[in-house]
Amino acid sequence: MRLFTSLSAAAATAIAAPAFAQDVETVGKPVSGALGFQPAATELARDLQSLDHLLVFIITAICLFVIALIGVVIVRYNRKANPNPSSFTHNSPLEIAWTIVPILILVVIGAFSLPVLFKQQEIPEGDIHIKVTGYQWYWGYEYTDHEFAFDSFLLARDELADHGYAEDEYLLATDTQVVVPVNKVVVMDVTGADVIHSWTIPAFGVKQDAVPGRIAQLWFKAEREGIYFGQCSELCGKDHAFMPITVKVVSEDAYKEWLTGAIEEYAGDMSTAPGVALASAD
Ligand SMILES: [Cu+2]
Repeated sequence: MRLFTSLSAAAATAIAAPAFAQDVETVGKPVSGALGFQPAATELARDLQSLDHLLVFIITAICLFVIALIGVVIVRYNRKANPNPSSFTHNSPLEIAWTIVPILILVVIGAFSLPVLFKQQEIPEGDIHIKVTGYQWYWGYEYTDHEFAFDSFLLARDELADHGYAEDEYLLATDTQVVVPVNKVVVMDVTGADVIHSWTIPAFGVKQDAVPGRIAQLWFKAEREGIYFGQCSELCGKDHAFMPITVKVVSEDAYKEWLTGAIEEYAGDMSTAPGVALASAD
């Protein structure tokens, strides 16, 4: 009986646990001392990371080539090895080569870079629409399909554990999360209410300035469930460092469940709740 009581107490605790506790893995998070990118969770992030790798190869090759040329000049044309320097001032083939070769390199870089840029900037048809507004110093989110909105504030150090976050997630974790379903196209309208902010999730490969009076768009399709962190990326005043971003990518079912709860909690349009929408479609 006692076992049964403690089991049911444990179950009650589990049920009563806040809905925002982390039941998914933390994927997009900066790691102290690490180099390189966070794991790519979208096609956009994969594309821009491979573009970066390509650029690193090109940059390295150019640096090695220039260092080699300097080495040759140091060894072969120093005063001792070459006491009588030549005094020519023009060399047409050489000048044509050092003009054409960099142009070709830039064309190659452009050929790989522009498609990535266009993919980010050409906004596809969205499955989920969210309007995000930067405020001094927090973010506001509006799920425009369901007419509800909430704000998202930094969690203090002593609030992290209660919300299911690790201690080193201070300055990353927020009290509410942007919850989105996995493998769905999310289109965000980004704007600022006071000064310019910038909304980003590095693991999604998205970053967009939030400019007052303007609405810019970004999109992503997260391919992996998990918690992803970002931070305001445009210096926006005193508490710029204290307005992080938390996105939680969940399964379709978990999203529907969250959505129904959120519509209720934030007084959204109940007729657009997943259950209701399904019932009326039948
Ligand atoms: Cu900022």
